[in-house]
Amino acid sequence: MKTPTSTDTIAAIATAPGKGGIGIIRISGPDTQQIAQAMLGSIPQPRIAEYHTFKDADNETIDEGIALLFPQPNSFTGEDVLELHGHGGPVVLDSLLAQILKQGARLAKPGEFSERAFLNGKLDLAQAEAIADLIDASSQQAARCAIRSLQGEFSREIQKLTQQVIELRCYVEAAIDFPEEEIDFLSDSHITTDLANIISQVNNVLTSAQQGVILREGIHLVIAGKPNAGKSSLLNRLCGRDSAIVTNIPGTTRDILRENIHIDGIPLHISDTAGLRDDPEIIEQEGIRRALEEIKQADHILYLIDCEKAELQENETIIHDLVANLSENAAITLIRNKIDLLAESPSKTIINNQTTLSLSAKTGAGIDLLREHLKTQIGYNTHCTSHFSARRRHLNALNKALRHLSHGQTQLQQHQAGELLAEDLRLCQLALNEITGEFHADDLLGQIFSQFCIGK
Ligand SMILES: Nc1nc2c(ncn2[C@@H]2O[C@H](COP(=O)(O)OP(=O)(O)OP(=O)(O)O)[C@@H](O)[C@H]2O)c(=O)[nH]1
Ligand SMILES: [Mg+2]
Repeated sequence: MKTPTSTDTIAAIATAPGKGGIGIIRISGPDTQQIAQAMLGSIPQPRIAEYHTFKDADNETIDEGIALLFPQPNSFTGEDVLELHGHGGPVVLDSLLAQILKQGARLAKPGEFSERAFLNGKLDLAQAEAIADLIDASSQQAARCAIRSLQGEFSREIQKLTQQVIELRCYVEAAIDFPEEEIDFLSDSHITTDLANIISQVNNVLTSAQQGVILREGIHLVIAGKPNAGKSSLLNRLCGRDSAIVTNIPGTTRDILRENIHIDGIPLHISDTAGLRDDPEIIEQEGIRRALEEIKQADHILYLIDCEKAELQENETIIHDLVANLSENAAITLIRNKIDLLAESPSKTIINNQTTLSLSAKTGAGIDLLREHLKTQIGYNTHCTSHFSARRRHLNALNKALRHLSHGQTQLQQHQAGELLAEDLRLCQLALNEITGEFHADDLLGQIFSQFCIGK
């Protein structure tokens, strides 16, 4: 535990905006006890819920409720923290906050409480990020992953890896420093085995972290196709309500319609778009322009075809053009819609790596097939249980660590270069440290904590 170093005291409303039974204001920093004395008339006993009236400078009562004092270092931030639990009305909470600011505190910046907790060694960076992920979780699965990360599961994995890298580094560096010991790098199986072992473990953590990122971010799915193919019907079917207007007039949808749904806890951000055709009138033209823009941003496209019209050939050209404009990792699934009209059963075929699903948006036949297909496309593995929440920043750091390990392995195998391996191990350790925040670029904290809400 580090000694808190902040010289200023921060305050913010910690509960969500709006009306509620109770509203909590959190204060942290060196002037906390002084503010408690001024507003409560006494300093509450540590960690005991005390009933108080909250008063302004003229001794007028603003509110009454519970005051809780957590003296440093046993608090969320590691500093003196006071919580005032008053009534949850925006006006009364604002007056209370204004009074606290008059007493010398300043308004906390977004994420500043968590940032102080990190700087004072109460949490590492991955845990601090997990707080935001827990609060923002859009499904139970995502929340469970975030709480695992908050409890340090992810950080422990990273620390275990770091420890192994450090041990190997020590061994390699000792061998370089004492050449008379004559360790032959290539024939010393200890180094080769340990290195291969670490690489395999980083790969495992990376796979788990990828699942965490999927659960946190989900994917952006765009429904595209010709007018009247049934795109809006499919959107409605997937989100379980009449979100989009459906008619038998081609060109019904113009604006992009966005819905968020979950499949087994994975967030899907779905966009329904205007039908693509060659000779649209002016409003539809704009709709098509927007549709194409949306397609460019997609992770996955469902391209719908009216199976009764057998336009596959023609659609294939459109798809070919679409693929050319897609972002690097985007994929297309072809959907033959309206199979009820041909009395066909739902099916899935894969020809030349292209998946085609036959279904009916109208009757719902084949929708389960689509959901399963999307789950595998996203790369989510339901059998892998030990997920923790993770972010792209963590994936980048893990990939960087892997690159250094592989590079070190090559140096060892091809050149028996112990010095170069040692340097790669050092860089790998730095990359792993970026995740927990033991090592970080100056602007990283700003980037991370500014995405939090005020009061966190
Ligand atoms: N029989 C049958 N009709 C369908 C099916 N899906 C959609 N339709 C009908 O096809 C027509 C067009 O459906 P929409 O969902 O509006 O099609 P769209 O692709 O959004 O059309 P635009 O917005 O004009 O591009 C409507 O009359 C729907 O009821 C299906 O699976 N089976
Ligand atoms: Mg439509």
